[in-house]
Amino acid sequence: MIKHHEILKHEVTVTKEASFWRQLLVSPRFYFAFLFIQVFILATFISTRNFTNYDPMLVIKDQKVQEELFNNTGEHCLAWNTSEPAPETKCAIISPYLIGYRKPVISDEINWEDTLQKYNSVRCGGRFRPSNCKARQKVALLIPFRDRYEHLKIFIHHIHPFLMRQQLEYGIYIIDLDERIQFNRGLLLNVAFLEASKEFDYDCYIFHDVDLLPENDYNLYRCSDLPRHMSVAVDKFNYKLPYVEIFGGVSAMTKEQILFVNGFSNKFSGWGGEDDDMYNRLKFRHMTVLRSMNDVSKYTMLKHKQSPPNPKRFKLISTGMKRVGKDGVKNLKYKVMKRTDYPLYTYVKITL
Ligand code: NGS
Repeated sequence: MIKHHEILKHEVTVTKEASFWRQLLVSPRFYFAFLFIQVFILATFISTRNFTNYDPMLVIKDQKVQEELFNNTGEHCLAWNTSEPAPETKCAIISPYLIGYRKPVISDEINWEDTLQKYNSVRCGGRFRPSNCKARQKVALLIPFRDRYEHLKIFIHHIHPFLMRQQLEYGIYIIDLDERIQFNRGLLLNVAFLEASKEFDYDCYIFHDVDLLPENDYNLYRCSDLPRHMSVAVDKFNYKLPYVEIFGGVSAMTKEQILFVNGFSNKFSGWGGEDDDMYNRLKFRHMTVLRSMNDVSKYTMLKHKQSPPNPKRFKLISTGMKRVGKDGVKNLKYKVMKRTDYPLYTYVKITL
């Protein structure tokens, strides 16, 4: 027989449990925790998702393109002769050859032989200077590279006529890293800057991702008194700036500006954060970042698989300002494994 006090004890327990659930359901903390978990799951999903249009055949295509691009080692291109006198007359501020907005045609059917033929006014190593006027700036295009041969082909095909129409004097540098070492965009851009400066005293250095194609040639590839962020409106982000501090994709700095902040940090291995750290370096040195209007700074991003983000990037960003003086372009040691002047670009592969 159940005793009276045992029934009471049972009722008290039931009431306690009910009140626990009632309290939980009315507690704002519960809803915050619930919301936090949902945001966390969503963020994890977004950060790991691939591009929907990613083509799994790309790896196989890439191997074929690699052979195509790197077979022609530049015996047939015209060497660059720095002593050749440049025309005296300065080129117009706005080149008369500009055509404005034109959505890039992305085709993997580009015939490389035709491309080489078509751009035969480009000198060995991907160097060019207008024949009828003196360019307003000498520009080095610095491209950190790993494995994206298909992209490189499309990019090179697109960028030469774009830069020529702007009447620039320029050189294109593709900087690759020993595959045993994890990709490091900041470090490769530092190397690219050093390697390009050894050759010429460029007025402007443009840090350029290989997967970004400018859509409007009024987006002038030049430097200003302050650093410039150029890839303001990328199709991937619906042609909107994703966040104000972004400095990735395409950006332009002079030698003085680069040296003033000691270039990029060399510590960001893997994807993400090195550009945010650069933004902090610029801010630290009281430099404002300039941007052009959205409609001229439009870019098409070539589809690719999202690289795994570096889990340490936020920690590195938060401690970055302590390292500016000792972690950058002035404190970088590397060895050149290969350097070749291909007809349409200079290729440099390094190891550490
Ligand atoms: C941010 C990254 C940046 C990167 C930007 C755009 O989240 O390095 O996305 O990347 N910052 C961090 O991860 C801290 S994009 O989608 O264009 O490749 O540049």
